[in-house]
Amino acid sequence: CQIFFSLAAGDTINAAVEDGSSSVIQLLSPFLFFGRTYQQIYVNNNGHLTFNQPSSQNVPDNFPSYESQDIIAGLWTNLDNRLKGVVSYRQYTSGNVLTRASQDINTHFPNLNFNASWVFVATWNKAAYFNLTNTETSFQVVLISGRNLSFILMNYGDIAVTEHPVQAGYDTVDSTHYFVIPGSINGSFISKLRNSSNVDVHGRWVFRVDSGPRNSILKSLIYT
Ligand SMILES: *[C@@H]1O[C@H](CO)[C@@H](O)[C@H](O)[C@H]1NC(C)=O
Ligand SMILES: *[C@@H]1O[C@H](CO)[C@@H](O)[C@H](O)[C@H]1NC(C)=O
Ligand SMILES: *[C@@H]1O[C@H](CO)[C@@H](O)[C@H](O)[C@H]1NC(C)=O
Ligand SMILES: *[C@@H]1O[C@H](CO)[C@@H](O)[C@H](O)[C@H]1NC(C)=O
Ligand SMILES: [Ca+2]
Repeated sequence: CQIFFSLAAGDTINAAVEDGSSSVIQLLSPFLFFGRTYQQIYVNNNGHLTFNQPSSQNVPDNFPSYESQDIIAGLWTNLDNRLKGVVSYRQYTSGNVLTRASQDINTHFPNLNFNASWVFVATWNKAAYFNLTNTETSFQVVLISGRNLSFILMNYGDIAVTEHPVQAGYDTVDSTHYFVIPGSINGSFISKLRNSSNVDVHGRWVFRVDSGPRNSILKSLIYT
């Protein structure tokens, strides 16, 4: 899938544990998220990222949830990597992935002259939903930072439909900032993520998440 950043080679793989998470991941560069600076993160098997503690929650919050933690939800739902699929992550501080991330951000935000110094890629590759062995869902959450700027980028591949509750987007402490990707709250329609975008690239959603101007810009929205 062309929008995806490199898959698997060199990634650290989460254990195949229902509702499990990675161990704490120490970030090689601090990540600024709406005014909070994080040095660590967790990749949760149920499709979301948390910073202060792992999350085993398999029914997503509805954003805005007015809770006390920052959450980035690639596709927060009851996934089960015991049945099928691989949840993995990797961080980069040099090489092609940084070049690619810089190019992508400069394409999506043409006036920033951005130069990525750190990229974190979390991938849910062909993961099944809980109790639904024959489903396969693939997506990525990419965190990108450089100087005082930070971005999140979501890439959606084939997303199976599901009756499990679903949610994609992000939500901050007390919901001072949040975003729900349109169409991501009903599993019956979740396959459409693959063809939706806020940057004119099917399957990709990009958000600036530092303390700078928010996500108002960006190009035409695609909801098919
Ligand atoms: C981006 O930063 C790296 C060092 O982090 C530097 O080597 C490179 O020349 C910079 N690229 C641009 C286009 O400024
Ligand atoms: C999702 O949409 C379907 C079809 O319109 C509807 O029957 C179902 O109740 C919706 N589910 C939720 C959780 O809203
Ligand atoms: C996405 O768009 C492609 C064509 O661009 C189409 O073949 C495919 O059926 C669409 N998928 C969904 C889930 O709408
Ligand atoms: C980031 O730093 C540049 C100078 O290096 C400054 O002009 C800009 O205002 C800063 N942006 C934010 C969001 O702090
Ligand atoms: Ca699960």
